[in-house]
Amino acid sequence: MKYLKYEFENQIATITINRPEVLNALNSGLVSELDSLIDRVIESRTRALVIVGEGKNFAAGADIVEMMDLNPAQARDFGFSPVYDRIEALPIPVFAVIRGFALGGGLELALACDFRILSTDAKLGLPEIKLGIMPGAGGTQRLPKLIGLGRAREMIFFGNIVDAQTALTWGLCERVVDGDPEEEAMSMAKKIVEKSPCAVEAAKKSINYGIDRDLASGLAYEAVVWGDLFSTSDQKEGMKAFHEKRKPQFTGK
Ligand code: CO8
Repeated sequence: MKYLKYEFENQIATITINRPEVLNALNSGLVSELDSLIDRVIESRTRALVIVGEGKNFAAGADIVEMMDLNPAQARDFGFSPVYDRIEALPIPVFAVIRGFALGGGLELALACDFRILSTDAKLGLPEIKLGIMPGAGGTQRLPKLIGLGRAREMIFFGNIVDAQTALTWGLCERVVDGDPEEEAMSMAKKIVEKSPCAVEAAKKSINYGIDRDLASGLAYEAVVWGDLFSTSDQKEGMKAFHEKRKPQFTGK
């Protein structure tokens, strides 16, 4: 890997964006490496994924130098969205650990994750408008769903950068950490790893399905997924352990 680092420990994978000399700007080579690492995450039966930036920043957006001379067809093919969609659809929780800047395609990557854990110096924004373009990797779609239309319009039309406390107030992140946000994400990931992977996957699927649909369709899907969990050993173990007043030992089966 030229642009990313990959580690795997205690069933938790960590992907580090490693271009600190350009504030971890995302180029097409990096995104294609990310695509390969997602295969690895799936094959290695990882239970949680943490995505972090090397050095002081998460990622200051897509690589502007690489995009400068693209024509419309090439710009469409630049294609970060298919990889971000794969991250969103992973059957495990995904954490974005954000120190410093998460801008443009960097913030859009974080939006495809389940959790955004920020350091107090985090700065989040979609500044594409200042470059004569708009967010093109989910920003106009995922951001309004997360923080509401008005605030999303404000971020996208003005290209303003918001600080960590504002992000927390707006629901753009889940936690702001005084100390090390990566430690916080790891500690959250470890707690989820103890849970039933079947139940976590089912819950994630159900949330992701419902977010884009009407309530009745979402509820119908939830009922099916909920029922299916009763075919797992984890459900039997979870309820038996409760009854026997002990900690459950989930196997993911
Ligand atoms: N692309 C390329 N290089 C970058 C980028 C970037 N996004 N961001 C920073 N760099 C480089 C700088 O050019 C500089 O390089 P050098 O040392 O060779 O001059 C180095 O990183 C350090 O940056 P600065 O000196 O600018 O650092 P500052 O602390 O002064 O400023 C900022 C930090 C404010 C973050 C500033 O670097 C900046 O404004 N960066 C650009 C932010 C931006 O506009 N991001 C959005 C990009 S567009 C985008 O993400 C579209 C996504 C859609 C993709 C989907 C396609 C389908």
